[in-house]
Amino acid sequence: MIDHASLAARVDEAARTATAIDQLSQGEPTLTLEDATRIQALSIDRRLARGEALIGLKVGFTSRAKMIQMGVHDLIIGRLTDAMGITDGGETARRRYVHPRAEPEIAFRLKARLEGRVSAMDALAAVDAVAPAIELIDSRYKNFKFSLADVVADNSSSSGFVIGGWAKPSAELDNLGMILSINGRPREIGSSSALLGHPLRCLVEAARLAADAGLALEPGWVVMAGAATAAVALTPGDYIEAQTQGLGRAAFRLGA
Ligand code: OOG
Ligand code: MG
Repeated sequence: MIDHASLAARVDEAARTATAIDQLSQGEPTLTLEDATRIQALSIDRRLARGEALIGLKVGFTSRAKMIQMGVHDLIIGRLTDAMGITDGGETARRRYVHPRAEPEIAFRLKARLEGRVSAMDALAAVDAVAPAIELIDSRYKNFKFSLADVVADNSSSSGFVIGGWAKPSAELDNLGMILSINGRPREIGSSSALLGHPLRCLVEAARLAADAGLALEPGWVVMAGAATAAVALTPGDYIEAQTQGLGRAAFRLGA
């Protein structure tokens, strides 16, 4: 029998103390995606018990660039809490992470509930605003290596997020150029159409995957659509900026 609560405590402690651990599947070779989904929920319950608030979800592996970089080919979700937020233009400390990476994303803010199977039109109607965003991912596993179940149990590597200025939603969200720059030098260049062909499809998938985990996307929530490019490893002092054509930019500095 897999002890979900104790595995949730293990990934939660690893995240809280920025300590690398072995993949859960090494000790539990039968770990399934269902187990991992349960472990993720329990690990976030521990954060909520410490006073953090659940403010949304992120979807992962919505682009081929990410699937190829990480060797995982299924869509996943992770939970976002208020404590993971980094102020646009602000700073977060390197010591809070095991091996931080940044990736350029698009964020949606919802004004209506999305639950289960929804259409792209339903998703668009539920969007209050969109923004350029950066996700700071950090696997708690040694060498940033994991199986699908491992990464889901580890809250899908969610660690931090930066959101630029919110703008009114428009259906013209596909084919927007996206650039991730580090210290003013472009490091990854992509397009919003890398995100399942259209970032709104990521919202549709988020609603479906959330329902599998017993959740609905709630009004006021933020949903991150996933990285359009591969993620870039960060070094203390780095200034990270993501720019999305027509939406603007989001940025932060990684402190010591
Ligand atoms: C898992 C998270 C994937 C994305 O945007 O595709 C993700 C990882 O790469 O560690 O956040
Ligand atoms: Mg991401």
